[in-house]
Amino acid sequence: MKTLFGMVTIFVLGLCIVAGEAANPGDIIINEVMQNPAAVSDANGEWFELYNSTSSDIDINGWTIRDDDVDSHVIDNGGPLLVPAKGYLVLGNNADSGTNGGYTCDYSYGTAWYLANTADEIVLEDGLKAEIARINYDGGPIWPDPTGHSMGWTGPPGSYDDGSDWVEDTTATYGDGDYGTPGYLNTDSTLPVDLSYFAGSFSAGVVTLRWRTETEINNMGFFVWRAQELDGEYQAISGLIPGHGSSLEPHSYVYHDIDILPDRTYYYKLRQVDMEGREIFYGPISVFTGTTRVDQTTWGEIKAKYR
Ligand SMILES: [Ca+2]
Ligand SMILES: [Ca+2]
Ligand SMILES: [Ca+2]
Ligand SMILES: [Ca+2]
Repeated sequence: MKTLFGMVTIFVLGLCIVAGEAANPGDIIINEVMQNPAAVSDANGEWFELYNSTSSDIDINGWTIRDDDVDSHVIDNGGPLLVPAKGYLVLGNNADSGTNGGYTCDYSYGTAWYLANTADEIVLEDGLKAEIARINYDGGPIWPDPTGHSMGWTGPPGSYDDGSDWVEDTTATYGDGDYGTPGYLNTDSTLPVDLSYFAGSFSAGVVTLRWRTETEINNMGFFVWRAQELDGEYQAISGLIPGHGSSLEPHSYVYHDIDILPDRTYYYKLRQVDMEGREIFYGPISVFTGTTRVDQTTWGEIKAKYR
């Protein structure tokens, strides 16, 4: 029975929405847009990023990107173009990272498709011409109107086309110096939780992990992952530790790990999952299960890597 369950699980995880099959609005999100690069010309450096909110890879080969005017392009990758489950894909007008501002372009739609610097639309239709994703940015009244900075969606789920939920990236630079996160998580503003503390201690045969959030947005909760080497294989050791959904109040969490051996160093990460299935890992921190205290990594040290 266990084997059967395992096979079923593998089968389900292996599912992929292929071109021509129906997808649902919200499965793919238009997550970030660089409509007005500054480090390179617009003709060389426009791009936008898709995010797959589902647990299955989605093949967008044969899908259409268009606006409400003249831009229209059928994606022809010569084969599957997968947006990975819970992952990103970047489309741009120039796949040459030597001249496009220095990002990795997963698919180039070519130079006959434009992102206006004022108002424009990005519409994504699946192989059945059903509209899966859309944004209508306005060039200023409500949406950001950046130059040399991308604008990124910050949630909550369902607000994909709400300009007040899009913010200019002022944190992360790429390639030649423009701001944006093509191909990976949008910057701070999108972090679903503001984690202010994460530390572990050992006492009386128990490792105690404590962490604290200052704010939470659509936080379903946390899983504790552990490895026995810093770069080792991390595995979940807890069930879901429920979060507080959306909250502007601080919240403290604690988890006790009793499945430990003495005189070992254990490495812990927090896997935070939001209501839409997005996930972020925090850590690792280390805890030594010996009688003498040794150096332990603190959240303050590792947080510096994220900010
Ligand atoms: Ca432009
Ligand atoms: Ca420009
Ligand atoms: Ca356009
Ligand atoms: Ca991004």
